[in-house]
Amino acid sequence: MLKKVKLLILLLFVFCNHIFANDGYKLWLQYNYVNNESLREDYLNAVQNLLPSGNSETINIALKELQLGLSDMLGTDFTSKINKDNGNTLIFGSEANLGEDIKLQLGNTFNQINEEGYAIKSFKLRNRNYIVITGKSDVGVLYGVFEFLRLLQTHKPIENLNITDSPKIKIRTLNHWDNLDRTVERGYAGFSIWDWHRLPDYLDPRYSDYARANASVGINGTVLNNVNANALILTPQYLEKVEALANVFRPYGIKVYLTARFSAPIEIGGLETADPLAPEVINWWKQKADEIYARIPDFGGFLVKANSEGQPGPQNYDRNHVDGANMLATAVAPHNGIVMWRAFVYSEHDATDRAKQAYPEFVPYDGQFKDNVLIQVKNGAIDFQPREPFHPMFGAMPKTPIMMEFQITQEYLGFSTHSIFLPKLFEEVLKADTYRKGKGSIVAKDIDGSLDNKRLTGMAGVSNIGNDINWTGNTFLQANWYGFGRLAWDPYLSADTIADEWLRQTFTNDEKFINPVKEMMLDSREAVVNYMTPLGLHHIMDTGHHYGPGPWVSNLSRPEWNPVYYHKADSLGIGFDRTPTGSNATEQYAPEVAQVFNDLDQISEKDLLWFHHLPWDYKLKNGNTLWDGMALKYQEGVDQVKSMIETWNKMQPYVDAERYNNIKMLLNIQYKEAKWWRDACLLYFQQYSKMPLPEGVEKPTKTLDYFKSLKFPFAPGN
Ligand code: BDP
Repeated sequence: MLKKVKLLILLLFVFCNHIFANDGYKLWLQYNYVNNESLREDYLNAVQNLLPSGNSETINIALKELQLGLSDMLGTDFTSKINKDNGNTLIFGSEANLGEDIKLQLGNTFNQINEEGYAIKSFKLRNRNYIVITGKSDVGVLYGVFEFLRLLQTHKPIENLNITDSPKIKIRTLNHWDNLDRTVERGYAGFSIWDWHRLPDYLDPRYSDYARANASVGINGTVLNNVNANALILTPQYLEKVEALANVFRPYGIKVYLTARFSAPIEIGGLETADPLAPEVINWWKQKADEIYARIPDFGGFLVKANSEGQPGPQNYDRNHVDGANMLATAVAPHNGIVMWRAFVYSEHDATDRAKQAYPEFVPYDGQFKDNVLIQVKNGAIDFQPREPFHPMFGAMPKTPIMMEFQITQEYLGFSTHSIFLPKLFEEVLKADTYRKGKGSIVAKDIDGSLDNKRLTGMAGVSNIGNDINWTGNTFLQANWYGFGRLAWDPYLSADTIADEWLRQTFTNDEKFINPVKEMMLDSREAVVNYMTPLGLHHIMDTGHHYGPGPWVSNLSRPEWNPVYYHKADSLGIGFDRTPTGSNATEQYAPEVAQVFNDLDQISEKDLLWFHHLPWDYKLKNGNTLWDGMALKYQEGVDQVKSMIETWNKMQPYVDAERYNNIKMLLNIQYKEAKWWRDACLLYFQQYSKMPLPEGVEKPTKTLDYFKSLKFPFAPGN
């Protein structure tokens, strides 16, 4: 009888996992029932009792998470299995709250972790088995709890645990490009999750769910508002709302930051100037900082976009970035705040190659920024393209903290309808070798500070989150939020590991699902490069909204906003010459790197047209002409999406219907759009190459004029 009941329960669980609707809201924290019986028995045996040490809000959150995760995964109610004096016990609490007998078992563990790190250790004491999850802070313990749950979610053994881990990067933030009217710049998953109108009194449960998801991957900061900033966020009316959010996030170890509009002293302060050297301006920001910190004692600091794309900045007053950043840094320094000053600058008054413009505005000033300033640099020198060579500023400012800015939202990668696994892109940049201190000076080492012994370190990701029920519009793209967090914690993790973890937590541990879908994820980034911008092409998206191809666009007022500026296709060839015969952007890299980029024999063909203008009949390494090779790449991208669809279609037995269909329908859109990209770009470039499409490339079914006529006045995110 008992056996039958058990079987029934088991079947019910399996049934629930697969058939019942799953809207994806729970992200990777699904806590699926562990259907491997012997593993489940092991887990149940290892954790018979939960023993929290300490009674902070954070420890309470950790307890709730363990109870939820264990109950769901092991099919037993864990809410009563707490504080018992028998059975194998899981203790969790920070160093200060552990008993001496327990600490004795841990030896020198605490020397191996930093403030936010954790340890998970097994030991036997007085005939009982213990697992202890600890850290120097309660937030460290929470991170450890999430890691422990991840072990179970991914069906790892938990005997003899001996794990220590710490984040390698200090500031791990999401940047929300969210406006106060709840539109999201470059957002493709609905409106902003910040409901400013109903704050501060109405605390949407989504706020704590957001914090919990972030904490589970180690994200410890959030910049709430758009870099194209509105000064109103700094008024008392809004600061009260910001304070309410900060109070929700605090126990999850998440600090709140705001963008600072440089002209705020004029706009909301009634001053006549925002000159960073004017005493009244200095004083205004100091008082503003004091006001913010009186409300939010652990406020993180400011993120600033200055003198970029029309945003005001110190240059409006003939001052430079150092003057601007240091003035704000001085205001927040007494409160331990920081300033993240963006290096995304280029000017319509500067005729030099846009890719070269940030470097001279910052690199010569190395050593002059105050020590609570980080320079936040996009991964590449142009703008979040499907592929860009790493930004030449990485490794070039040994005395200045350089913070990585990745874009998780897919402004240039097909919006949220294209299923692209971005950790592949992030990994490529982090592993790129700057050669600033000889071979092995990879970007990750500048970002984690190890290259030049930097104390302050950071990584930011422009969020892909909106108020869609599944947060990211496309279930698949939850992996990019997850992956960003994991890489901000450890920039040396591989995309493969991240994909594996995410799939197991989000869907199932069944290898028949994991293997093909992981492969599909890992190939997805190269697919988008192929069907949009192969061989080093870039920024040929339609302008403004950046939706779909627009290589023909040439009529915008600023030259560098036109795709023709970037591909430079003409009857002789295609590509942007950034070698010494052209813009010489390569001179901004270490000589070893510049030499490779300059030399056609050494450069990777993936970056070819980023750095070289080449004739249409240029011979690629495989013997094809450039034209044929390019056309075949476009086709390859389309074929890759087709095979992603074939893979996904076979996965129906492993996924609940709702998430299965969400991804399936979006893949079909992606396939259509990949063909659109291929056809539009090839027809356009063919006007110049005057060469036929090679065998193997499908003939376009529409004309170039048709593609040019397409208009999208209401494309999202613009
Ligand atoms: C570009 C976006 C624009 C952003 C800008 C930035 O098109 O919406 O404001 O970057 O990063 O990619 O400041």
